[in-house]
Amino acid sequence: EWPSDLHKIRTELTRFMMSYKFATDEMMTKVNILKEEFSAIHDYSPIEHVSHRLKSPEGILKKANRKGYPLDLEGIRDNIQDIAGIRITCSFISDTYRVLEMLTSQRDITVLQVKDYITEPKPNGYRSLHLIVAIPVFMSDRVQPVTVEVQIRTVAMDFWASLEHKIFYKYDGAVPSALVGELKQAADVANQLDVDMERLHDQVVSLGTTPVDTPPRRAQP
Ligand code: 0O2
Repeated sequence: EWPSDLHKIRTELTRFMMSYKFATDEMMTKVNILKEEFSAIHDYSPIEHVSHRLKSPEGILKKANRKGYPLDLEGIRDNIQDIAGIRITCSFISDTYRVLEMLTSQRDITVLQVKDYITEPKPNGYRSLHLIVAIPVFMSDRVQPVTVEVQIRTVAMDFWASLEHKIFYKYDGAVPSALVGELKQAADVANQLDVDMERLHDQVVSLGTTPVDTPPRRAQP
């Protein structure tokens, strides 16, 4: 049996974390609807893959402490906007903007911030669209707007970012300058790949659905 003051804090903490889990679930449903509906109608989906994560209580406190935010639930709720995170991976750059548009135009989503690191990459080469939204979560006795961070990127951007993230943490943020330069070069190559793949894709699409006269025969061994 918990003492009543601790019981109250425990209940508040549980509800706090749950609100972010519910918001993540709602956003995942929205993204999965877009993915399924689009591929059913168009035989193609701008969304390749979706993942989600909840920041751990430890990660939340570390960030609040590092940034000097008030260390209470209200301070954390008001200041930390990436407790719930969704990452959407698309095939092509144009798809990332299409997905951004499809999400931000939904009526129950309030857009709090959009950062376009695709048009303006970070100096290290990082590219992605970042969106902070609030979505209403309906609980037993209240409706709570909950913020969710949505990152939208291509497969190539995701490949680069996941390696860079590992390197950044391996060196505890102090990545040797030679490696920084190589990462930037790799980011440029990834960007070129995105541009080339989109152009190729556009060419294939513009050929239309007319079947080629006779399929080429493979040489018999
Ligand atoms: P994790 O482990 O992915 O959660 P802030 O979020 O307030 O600290 P800022 O600059 O306002 O900082 O946020 P921004 O730029 O929108 O970036 C937030 C998240 O984007 C990061 O979360 C990363 O996931 C990703 N990100 C931003 N810049 C980079 C980058 O240079 N490389 C990589 N690999 N990812 C990046 P976290 O909390 O840092 O990390």
